[in-house]
Amino acid sequence: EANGQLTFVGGHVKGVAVPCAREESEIASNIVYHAQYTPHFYPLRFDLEHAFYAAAQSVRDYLVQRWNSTYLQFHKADPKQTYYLSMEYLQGRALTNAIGNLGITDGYAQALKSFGYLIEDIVEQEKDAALGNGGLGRLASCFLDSMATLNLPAWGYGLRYRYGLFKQRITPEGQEEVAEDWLEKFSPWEIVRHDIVYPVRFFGHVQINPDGSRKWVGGEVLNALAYDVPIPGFNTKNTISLRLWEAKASAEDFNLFLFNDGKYEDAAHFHSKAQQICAVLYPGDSTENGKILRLKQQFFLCSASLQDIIYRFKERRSAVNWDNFSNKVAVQLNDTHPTLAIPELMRLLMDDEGLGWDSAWDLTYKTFAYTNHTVLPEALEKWSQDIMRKLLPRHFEIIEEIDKRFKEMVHATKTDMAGKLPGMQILDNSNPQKPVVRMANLCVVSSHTVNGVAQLHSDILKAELFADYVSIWPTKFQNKTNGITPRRWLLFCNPELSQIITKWLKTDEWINNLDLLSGLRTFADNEDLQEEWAKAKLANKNRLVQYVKNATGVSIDPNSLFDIQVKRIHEYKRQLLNILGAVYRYKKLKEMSETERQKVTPRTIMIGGKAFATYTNAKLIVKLVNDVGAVVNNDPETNKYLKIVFIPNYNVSVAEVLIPGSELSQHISTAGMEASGTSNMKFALNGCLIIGTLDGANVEIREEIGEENFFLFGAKADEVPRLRKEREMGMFKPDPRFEEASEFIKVGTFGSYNYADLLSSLEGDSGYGRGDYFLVGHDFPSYIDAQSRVDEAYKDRKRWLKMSILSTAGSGKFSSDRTIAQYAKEIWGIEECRVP
Ligand code: 4GP
Repeated sequence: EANGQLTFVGGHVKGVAVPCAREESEIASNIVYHAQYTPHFYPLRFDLEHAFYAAAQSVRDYLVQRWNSTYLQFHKADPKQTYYLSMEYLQGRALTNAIGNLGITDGYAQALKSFGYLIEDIVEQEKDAALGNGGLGRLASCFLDSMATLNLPAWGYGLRYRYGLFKQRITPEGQEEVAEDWLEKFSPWEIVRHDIVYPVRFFGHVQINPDGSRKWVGGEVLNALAYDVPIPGFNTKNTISLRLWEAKASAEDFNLFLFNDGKYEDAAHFHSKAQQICAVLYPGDSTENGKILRLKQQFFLCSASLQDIIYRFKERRSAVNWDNFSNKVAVQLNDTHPTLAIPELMRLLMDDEGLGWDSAWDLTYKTFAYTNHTVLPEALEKWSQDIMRKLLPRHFEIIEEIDKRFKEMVHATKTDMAGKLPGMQILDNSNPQKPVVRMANLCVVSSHTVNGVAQLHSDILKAELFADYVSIWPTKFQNKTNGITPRRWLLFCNPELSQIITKWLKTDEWINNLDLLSGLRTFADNEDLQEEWAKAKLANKNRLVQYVKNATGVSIDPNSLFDIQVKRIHEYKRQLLNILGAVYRYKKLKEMSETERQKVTPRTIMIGGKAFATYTNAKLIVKLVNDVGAVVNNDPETNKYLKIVFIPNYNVSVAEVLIPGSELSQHISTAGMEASGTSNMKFALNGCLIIGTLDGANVEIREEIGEENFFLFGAKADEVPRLRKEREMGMFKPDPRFEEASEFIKVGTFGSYNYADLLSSLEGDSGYGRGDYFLVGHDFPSYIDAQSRVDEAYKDRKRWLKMSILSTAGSGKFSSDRTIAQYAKEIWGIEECRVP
């Protein structure tokens, strides 16, 4: 109203802050308070977007209160604490999760309703925080949720990228990347920590002091400023931090003289350098500049985080005894991206704190643990020694020394392994033109524990990638099978199914103890449960139908089998196998009479995922799926029986709609190549059946839910090397069905684009090795057979529902609470520290 009072549909609500309100009217009052007193919009306006921000800011008050108490609790109790270092966090949206974890969802729904808004519409206003790429980043976010829920003294460190993972647009040419502006307005969840700022240096040189000690000086110095994102646990007061660093230049670095001289760019030179560091996630690294920028990003995260960890260690005690450091600090390296934390801790301990090499090394070794997430050779980071020496001269010296001492140790105590040193050493000079630092080797040599992310992957690490190290350190290697948070990935994204589960288990304790889901097994045959289960699935499918219509314009039939494959697009994940199978299905439908077609199980195949901007074949796969869809979906003869939809811009929020509505999902990587996979766990948890290979966590999922409930096909990991060899030697004879499908594409059925190059990766040479490195041709016939078994199973509704219930019932193991409890006990040595 003109007097500045907000008037809402529900009547006048006074904007008064009521700390930690739970009553609907008090919550409404808090929302109004923020609309009036912390406004970001014209105060007389209260549209959906404004309502979202005001609601989110009011939720933040609860979080801040708990976050303060948690900090205080950790400070007082001074427990051993874990710091999770990751270049990626795929947080997604936070509002639903926050009010759900705080137990105030109903209050918020009612309060917003009193203003005429539906909470479902309000949460849609939030942008996804996509500070990650794929599985590794989403895993980090699930882990934070579990650390908070288990009341563990643990924090995450990352970078505050200005633009997260790109937004994917689909055009007739295929994928187009657009910058994703998650901070366009502002993020209501961050707390800017003006009190937490550390200098981070690049370039410069090493100065040798008269006493022989060394100091890194000169070069460029930028500041790292902390932004804390509070992460609430479920059903607990504990609320931990995800601390994201932003790079800043200081006012002194702004050259007023140049500016007044009209040289604006030169004047702000340092400021623009600072901006580059956190501008984007994974900037292109084909140029030297790109490589330097990536290394700068990595070091920036490591240096700021380590300085902060040391600061906190000192802050919590009056007298510093360094011997205690590794009893108080555990650092987990999420893949090799934060490896520079190792030489950075050595540098800080030796050059700043005055420790000798042996003490510094002893503490460093006891502090770090490393998780490997992939065996793909291109993902195993190798940095040019020249670049490293230039950007980080002191760290390069330290790495050289670690390498030298490692080799001396092997020569002195493991003589039988000396011959293996060329593969194990950290510095690889085998190509004198391009000497490199092998980051994974640095991690293995310097960490007390190394783990893989599913049993098969951990076995492969021990038997292949890190086999030589196992002879040196037989107990260093562990497995920690990944997990997912059951809050986001069942309770909040699938409330219909969650209510049914609670009703039949007669408790909601499964939310904190997912193993209890096994109690559903007893009822898998129960017709009442099956009917309720089917009804929930249909409701979720209908929601998905609407989503697909809005996002793509394609109408899909809720009575068809919803078959989904969503993940990053990569040749090893074999979206190409999926689409070739779909093309084969289409061709067969075309050849049938209408009477024959009527006997076929109708399918809707949905494929989604982003291709890395410079990965040509992955982008071609995106285009192919879209081209095939355009023809198939518009074919009046068959489109009652088959639709193929590319879901654009796959991200966490999209997954939250797709997964509950799925009935079959595809996890079909070449065996031995998918370290774990985590979407397989999300689908299974939501009662979706899996068609898959014996790869990554599929192996354990199949064990847990029962092999009769899993559609298995394809070569096994231990057969792959032999099959590749045979394929290379031209001994492979393709199945006629495979040739039929690829021929159908080649003749131009799906438009004028010539896919010969893409398809030749299945025949002739490819970047990975000679001919069909990913064994699409080899696995095609068994894939088609498995798909026929799916069609048959779906016709038997009772059987399908039972399998679906058993999938959920068998998913208890895949809670990230279980994974994190194992890390806490078996790697970090930390214990619960609960806010009273
Ligand atoms: C991914 C792996 O590809 C996936 O199998 C695994 O589930 C996930 O990590 C979490 O452990 N790796 C990456 C990466 O995302 O960038 O290497």
